[in-house]
Amino acid sequence: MEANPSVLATVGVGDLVLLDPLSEESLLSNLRERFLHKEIYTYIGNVVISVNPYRQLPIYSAEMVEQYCNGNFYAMKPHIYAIAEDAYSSLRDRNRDQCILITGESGAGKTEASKLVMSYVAAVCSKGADVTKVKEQLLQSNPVLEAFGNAKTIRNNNSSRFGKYMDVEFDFKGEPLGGLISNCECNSLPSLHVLHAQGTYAAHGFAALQPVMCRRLPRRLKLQRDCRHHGYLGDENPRLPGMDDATNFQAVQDAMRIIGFSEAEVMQLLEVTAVVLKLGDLQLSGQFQASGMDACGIQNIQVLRDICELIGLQESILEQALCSRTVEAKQEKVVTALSVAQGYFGRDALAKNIYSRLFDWLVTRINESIQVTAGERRKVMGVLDIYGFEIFQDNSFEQFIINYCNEKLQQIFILMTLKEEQEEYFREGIKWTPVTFFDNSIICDLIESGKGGILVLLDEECLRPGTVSAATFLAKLDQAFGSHEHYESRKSQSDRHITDTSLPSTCFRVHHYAGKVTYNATGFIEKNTDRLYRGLAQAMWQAKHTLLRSLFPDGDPKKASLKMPPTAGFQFKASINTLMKNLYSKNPNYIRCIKPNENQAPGQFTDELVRSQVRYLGLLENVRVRRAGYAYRQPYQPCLERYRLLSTHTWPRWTGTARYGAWGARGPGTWSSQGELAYGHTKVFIRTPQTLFNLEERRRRRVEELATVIQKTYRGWR
Ligand code: AOV
Ligand code: MG
Repeated sequence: MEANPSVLATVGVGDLVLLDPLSEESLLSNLRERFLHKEIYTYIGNVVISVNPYRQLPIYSAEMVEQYCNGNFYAMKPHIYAIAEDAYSSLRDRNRDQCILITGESGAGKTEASKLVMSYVAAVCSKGADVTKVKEQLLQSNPVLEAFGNAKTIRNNNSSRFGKYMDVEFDFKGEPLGGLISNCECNSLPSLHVLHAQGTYAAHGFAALQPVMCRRLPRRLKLQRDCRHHGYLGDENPRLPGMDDATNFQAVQDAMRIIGFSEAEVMQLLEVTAVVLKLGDLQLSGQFQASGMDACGIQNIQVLRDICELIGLQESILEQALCSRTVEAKQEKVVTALSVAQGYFGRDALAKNIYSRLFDWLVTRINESIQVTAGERRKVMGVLDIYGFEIFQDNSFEQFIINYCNEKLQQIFILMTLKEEQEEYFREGIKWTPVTFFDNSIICDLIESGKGGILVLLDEECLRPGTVSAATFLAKLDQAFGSHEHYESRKSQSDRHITDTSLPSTCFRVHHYAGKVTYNATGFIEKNTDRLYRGLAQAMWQAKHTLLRSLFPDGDPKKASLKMPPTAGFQFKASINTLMKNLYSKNPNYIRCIKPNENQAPGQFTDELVRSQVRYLGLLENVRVRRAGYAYRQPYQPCLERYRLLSTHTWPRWTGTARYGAWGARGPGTWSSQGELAYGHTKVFIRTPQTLFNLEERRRRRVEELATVIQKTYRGWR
């Protein structure tokens, strides 16, 4: 196959569509060879694969931006800037809303990729003063959210513990007007970014801020100078290697100022953050009661005092809320003492709740500054950076939710790229051999189906009166999915006469598109309901601290409803489906990120690790579909308009149909090889990038020619 020199002339092939022979092995070795030569980007048609280099490469300079700006997607080396350019220019010139979907596992480089896309777009759009402010605010939202929403994990030193979707809005000239950020995570799932189960995450959210908060403002925030003395942090060093936290703290403060936070707001934000930290220091102990029960009491009153001073609350109110529970029955209030375990549970739930509500407040506050209010028709570019597929030793509800989200993203990828591609050929009446691919809707249904998917069964179990436990939940799953091909448990195995001791009896396994994941059912019920004792919400609402108080509107006794709040799973499903709808309405652009090794080290490429990612990103299938198809397509009318100057048949005048015109406009010698081109019902299809590139080159020369003619004529007139 004749190919585009720019994608061939680099190491290996720059576009996997041109790979020959095509196999998992050849695909992998092509990626490896390129990676080892510092070529981290490779295409599959217009999908960009990015392999994390774990070192700074000199490929993001202003000159590079210049090169890719207005360049031809196919004419230059594969680069993330090319996809950013493609998305931005079709938004600006063809008026199509775009979304950029960045997927990959933890540490693969998604967040970095999203920043590169944003900074590219910021660099190429207008440089006017009013636009500069908008751009600055949009870009600065990132460090602020990262400071509060990222954490150091075993897989990534700067791991996003929240999913972020940001719509950037542009006017008709393609200048940014503002944006809107959504936090793709439901309110009651705070454990995703804070206070994780031991071992899974080495530190917690706002990690980078804590040490410096402790050092700089110990008195004001009533913190220990050494942040490791705080209970929630333990001996872990939450600092990020290679990052100076004082500089980072300053950068976050500057970013907040640029976005428009007032000094008072910043201080309140820090105070609430300090309260979360201090809650972890509260020690509870059992106190003997006349009834014989051990009731919980607060051991270190000074910590309680500090917290209450920070938030302006009477100590007795918080103490009571932490140590007892009030149940109203038949207009009578019954106060029961909590056990120590219940007390700690309540304390941690409160810390998680404050933190997660604070994060939501942060998103809302940033949106207030960057949101566009004017009513003109806007064009939108959405950038989605979401946590990748997770398989740990011990997987719980958090992993289940994260993987469900990735399953949905895979579905959208399949639907939009593979299915659409095939369906389009069918619609256009173009003959080609269909490619079979794995459709993961069966797994999505298993999880989210309204008619008894895992999430629905979990909700039922959470709301069922009587004693519920991990075991009853598991039994319910077994009953419903015992014979489902993507579900496995001890029970379903024994029904199928399989003995597999690697699957513990408290666990169930889901065969995800990306691999089998064993989830521990223990904790699902608690995490799904994740309820905060009402007394604690009410106590927070009574605080004088305006920010903290505003986070707990549900603590207002007048507004207290007897209705159960929606479960975490339910909320997540709703927010995921809203997101999917939003994505479906836009033209998708894909960046598929790959992590080359587990050590966060430069220059290392672990075959097996990459192979598994190539598999679950479905890259081979993606290439096969692209190859069986056409790399480029365009409706007849714009095609005719663009190329009609190439042929005397259509230039200077054409009155026939667009389809016939487009056919004629190709001019002599354009389509050298057979099958380079196909005419569908409404579009023309071009098989290889090279053909398109030739066509563009001829057009460029023709435009120059015409310009010279016009100039001469003009001079002649003078
Ligand atoms: P993630 O977003 O995919 O993980 P990041 O974007 O945070 O991963 O990347 C992890 C680290 O890899 C970064 O902190 C950088 O050190 C390095 N890195 C990534 N991309 C590049 C690049 N293009 N050039 C140089 N270094 C890079 V997670 O949020 O954990 O799912 O949850
Ligand atoms: Mg990230």
